[in-house]
Amino acid sequence: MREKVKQLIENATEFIKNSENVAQINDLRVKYLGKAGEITGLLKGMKDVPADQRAEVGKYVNEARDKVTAMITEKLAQLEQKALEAKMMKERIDITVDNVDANRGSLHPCTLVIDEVLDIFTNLGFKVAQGPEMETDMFNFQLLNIPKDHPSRDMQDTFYVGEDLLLRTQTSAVQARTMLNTQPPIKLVCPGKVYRPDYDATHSPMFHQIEGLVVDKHVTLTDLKGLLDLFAKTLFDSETKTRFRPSYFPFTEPSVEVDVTCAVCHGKGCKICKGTGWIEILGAGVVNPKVLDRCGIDSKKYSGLAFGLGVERIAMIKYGIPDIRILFENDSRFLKSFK
Ligand code: FA5
Repeated sequence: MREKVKQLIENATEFIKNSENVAQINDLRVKYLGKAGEITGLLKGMKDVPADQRAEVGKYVNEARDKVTAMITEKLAQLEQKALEAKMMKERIDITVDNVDANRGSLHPCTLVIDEVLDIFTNLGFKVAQGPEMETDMFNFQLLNIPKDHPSRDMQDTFYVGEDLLLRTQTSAVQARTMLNTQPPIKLVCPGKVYRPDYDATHSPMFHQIEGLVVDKHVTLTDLKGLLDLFAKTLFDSETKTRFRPSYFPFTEPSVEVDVTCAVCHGKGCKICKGTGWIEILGAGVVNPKVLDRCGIDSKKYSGLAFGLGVERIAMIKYGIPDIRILFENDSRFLKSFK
């Protein structure tokens, strides 16, 4: 019996030593220690060993079981460690390799324009303010001197959500919100999405505007001209000229529309500027005193200037984009060109 157990341990040692993977080790565990395993069989057969030898035989059969169990456990740990090392080698990342094919994202041209415009004005001491996209009739129209049923409402077609609730048509709504809560001096820019039921090559149902507002003592049309001329020269280039044309907005008096010399042909006339050499970029004016008073600012003491530009319009001029709809198709080939 002793010889048989000795032989069993030698065989098991050899098999375990030579096993190459976890599956083989598990097979050996079944072969020796499983329900019908060889060592289990010896333990079961102890009842047939003569009583005077049982203690001694029992001792070395138990020793054989402990030894084989220890060898299997140790080999299993070795194999698992080896497998882990191999996996780590295979998945090793060389962080020094320049991954030129990486599909990196890029900022949308509208985001680039918004960032640039806000940069220009914050460098001039303007604060950034925001308001809700779903607005009340009061802030979008009435406080801005556009009463209900007034013909000037036709200037901005509107998506109504309820009787007094709408998707804001202009970021000018943030002007009214701010003036109601703040006393001058006020110097702010308000970027955001606005909505109108328009759809063609230069008009989109959702687009972005940036509103500008300055309220202080002695603010005049001359300040507006100087500010917007500096803005245009910084945004496009120092050769850019501005032109102020009389216009009408109920919330400014006088009102102007501001054109810049075409960034593509520099005023010579091309397809983008329809041969005129000029492109309109925004609406502006001196804040109507009625609006100041309605928003709780004394129009005898203070005056203001305001302007509102279309972000998509600026992006189209800056990047030579012929159709506004291209900006919303999200074709990744187009977007990647702004990296
Ligand atoms: C306004 O919205 C005024 N609130 C601007 C303003 C602010 C005037 C403060 C005076 C004082 P207007 O409707 O012109 O004005 O729109 C301003 C700009 O938004 C336009 O110059 C144009 O660039 C852009 N815009 C207007 N409608 C659309 C549209 N459907 N799609 C894309 N851009 C548009």
